[in-house]
Amino acid sequence: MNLERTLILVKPDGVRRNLVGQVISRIEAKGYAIVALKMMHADRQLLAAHYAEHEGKVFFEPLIEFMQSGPIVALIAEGNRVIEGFRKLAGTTDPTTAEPGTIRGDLARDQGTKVVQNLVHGSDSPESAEREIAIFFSELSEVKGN
Ligand code: DAT
Ligand code: MG
Repeated sequence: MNLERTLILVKPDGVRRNLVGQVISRIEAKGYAIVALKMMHADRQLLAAHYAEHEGKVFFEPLIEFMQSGPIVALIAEGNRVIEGFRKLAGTTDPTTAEPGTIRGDLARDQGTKVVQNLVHGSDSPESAEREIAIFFSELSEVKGN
């Protein structure tokens, strides 16, 4: 067994386009368990921490702005090899060339914006998953007082 948890986000474009259900359906249909789920508005500080690896890149500011442009849905999915499995379900970063059959390949395309709008985020490694889950679901790791 290689039981893992991954952080998945339905980005503002996915919420605006009413695709939350379709994304969740694909995760569930694949057989992964959703163990936490919330709709939220991410602030700049949280997003800068989440996307720290991209600081300084030309798309960093557009990315942070886009991710604040509306509500997002954050969830934790669990399953054997779910990190790799969800990245496969999501498809590659560029939605124009993402394989048909994937979330990005079926449901997203290049809109000509400074940042690629590709509907979903999924953690890319166990280390990223642990870090990102702590950022988005800090309430789960906080030590409860009394
Ligand atoms: P992924 O989301 O597939 O893990 P990433 O971590 O490299 O991709 O980048 C984070 C997001 O930033 C990505 O979902 C869309 C945007 N992005 C990445 N590379 C880009 C580029 N070259 N131009 C515009 N936006 C980009
Ligand atoms: Mg990434």
